[in-house]
Amino acid sequence: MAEASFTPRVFSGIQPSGGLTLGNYLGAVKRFVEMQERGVETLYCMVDLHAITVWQDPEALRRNTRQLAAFMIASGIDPERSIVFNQSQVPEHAQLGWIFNCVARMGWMKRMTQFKDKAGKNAENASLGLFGYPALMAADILIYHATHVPVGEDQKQHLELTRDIAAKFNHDYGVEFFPMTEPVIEGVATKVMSLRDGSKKMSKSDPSDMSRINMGDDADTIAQKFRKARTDPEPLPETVDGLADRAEARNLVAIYAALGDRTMEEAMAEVGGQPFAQFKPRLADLAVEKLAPISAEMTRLMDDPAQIDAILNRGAERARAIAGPILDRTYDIVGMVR
Ligand code: AQP
Repeated sequence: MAEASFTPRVFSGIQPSGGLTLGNYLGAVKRFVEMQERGVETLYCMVDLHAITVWQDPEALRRNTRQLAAFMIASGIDPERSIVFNQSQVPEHAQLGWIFNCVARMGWMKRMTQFKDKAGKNAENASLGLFGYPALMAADILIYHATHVPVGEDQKQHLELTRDIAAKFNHDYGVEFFPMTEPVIEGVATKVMSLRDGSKKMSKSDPSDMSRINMGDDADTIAQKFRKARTDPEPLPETVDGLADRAEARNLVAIYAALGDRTMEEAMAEVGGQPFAQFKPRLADLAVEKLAPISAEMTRLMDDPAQIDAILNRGAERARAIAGPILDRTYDIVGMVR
């Protein structure tokens, strides 16, 4: 295998831990589709091994994995053009993950803010898997020699760690085997914020359902959530600069821009100066127009779980065809007798 020559390849994953949000759509899946349309090789994964770093009911995990696959496909990911699969069907992820557990340093892992956020005050009681999560994530990416990973801003630190692991492996074994993967954090909605608090990420685990738009919310619910979204009393400013100190207003305009494939400037040219009473219904209408067909298609796909499973099985076969030789070569480099 040629080392140090890496063809462009895109990998990204989402946890099937239930409750898909507009943040997952705009920050991840919509951009996965855009990458697919650029014609590069794309792999998209339901990272079920990551999901079980916190307790998952087994039946719910199975349902959520299929639902996530349905979400990706309904959003425009074509399983013929992209490789769509679930992580646990490709054992090379966990195998490389173990090697990376031996490369990553405790000090690096302790700095991961997502662990601190998710473990909270009860870190002693968190699973070892939750602590080691970023090493497995590095394996998810590097088992394909992926060069680019579209993610939301919250994943930036994990991508830096992926590069640190690749660099340390390459250095320790005197090879140039793993690429320095680039995060692709682009577009207007790399961090969709809570509808109740403009300083917090929109997240499936927020206790308030009003803080997020769920994929699957009906038109009335979407309209109600935007109507009740927290804002200041002023109308929207005329220009993007005027949004600088107005986190909630900025978030709503960013959602509007991302849903309509507009830049922030283009969005402001349309809605700048409007009072929220005028802008919010307009935003809700656009969200319903874009999200309702995805929800309907998800429901249709979920009626045929055998079809989803067939797509995932086929995707796993294709993924293993890439991952297998990379794992073999890694084992050779590390010194495993084969
Ligand atoms: N609010 C967001 N804005 C932009 N991107 C987002 N992503 C998630 N929330 C936002 C992106 O979605 C991808 C997959 O995320 P995930 O479900 O695997 O993990 P997560 O980031 O832990 O999702 P949540 O909803 O925030 O879950 P909890 O509540 O459990 O923490 C990633 O690319 C992520 O950037």
